[in-house]
Amino acid sequence: MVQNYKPVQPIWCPGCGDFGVLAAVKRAAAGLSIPTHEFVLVGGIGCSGSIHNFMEVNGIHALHGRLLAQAVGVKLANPSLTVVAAGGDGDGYAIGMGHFIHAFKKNVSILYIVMNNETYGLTKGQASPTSEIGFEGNVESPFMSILTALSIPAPNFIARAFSGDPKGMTAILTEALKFNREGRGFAFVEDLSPCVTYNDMYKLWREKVLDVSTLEGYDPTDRKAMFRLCLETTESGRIPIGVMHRPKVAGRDGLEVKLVGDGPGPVRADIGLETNRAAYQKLLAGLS
Ligand SMILES: Cc1ncc(C[n+]2csc(CCOP(=O)(O)OP(=O)(O)O)c2C)c(N)n1
Ligand code: SF4
Ligand SMILES: [Mg+2]
Repeated sequence: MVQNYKPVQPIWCPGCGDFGVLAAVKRAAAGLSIPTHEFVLVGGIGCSGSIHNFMEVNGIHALHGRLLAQAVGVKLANPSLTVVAAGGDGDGYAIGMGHFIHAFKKNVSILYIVMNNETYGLTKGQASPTSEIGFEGNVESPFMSILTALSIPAPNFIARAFSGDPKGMTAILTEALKFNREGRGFAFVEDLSPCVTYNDMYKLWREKVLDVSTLEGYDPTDRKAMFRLCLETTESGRIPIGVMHRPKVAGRDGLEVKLVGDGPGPVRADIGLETNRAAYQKLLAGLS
């Protein structure tokens, strides 16, 4: 059911890192002059997943861990839209993990923002797949999203931003959205977004983040080199941020380009009887 709502004030706790993401998404979209009616924001389930309620966009509140499936569906149905999926680390890396992995392989030109606060914020601070050992009794090693993303050979855009660096985040989201709008494929941006109520990492992350572009050997077109650089940075106790992968060749590799080309997509296609009589007859003949 489609309904019209005015954007409401965010329901997030004061100081939540998600405010930084909301501001950066707005700035990036405004900087690229993306018309509101062509912008679709699919939110996951969690504190982060309510982001679409706070912006003037076409918003969808997806099922938990299924936001990518819905965002991909929207883009394939109407490739002229700019489609962003945004949710939490629980949503994306626990229940949504299968969709997360396939999104890199499918390479549909949508942007996926994961607001990683290393906890299930909405359900009051349980351990998530990215939680540190010791957090709320967690004994498992934290999941490394950037290394996983770099390990899947596909022409994706991959980056990590930090809510404590709004300028850097806006620049990354702007590049990611441009990448999508040129039909180049899937863009994944993880944002380190502290949950000030259950897992306040602002101070620690501010000390630990390290812009990979300042490191020797930085070359985001070289997947192997970037995997090594990010792994070594992580093992040294720092958290790599910045652009981790941008394909060397600027091809239009998005799945929607391969499936639909420059056509209007199924939503806007003419499915009238007269235009398609021959195709429908062929279809019917195949059924008999
Ligand atoms: C199918 C299903 N399972 C479990 C839940 C309960 N639930 C709601 S939000 C959430 C996790 C939220 O964590 P995250 O995705 O990290 O978002 P955050 O609140 O931290 O932004 C869970 C498990 C649900 N809503 N639906
Ligand atoms: S509980 Fe945490 S993640 Fe949720 S709004 Fe509050 S600070 Fe943000
Ligand atoms: Mg979370």
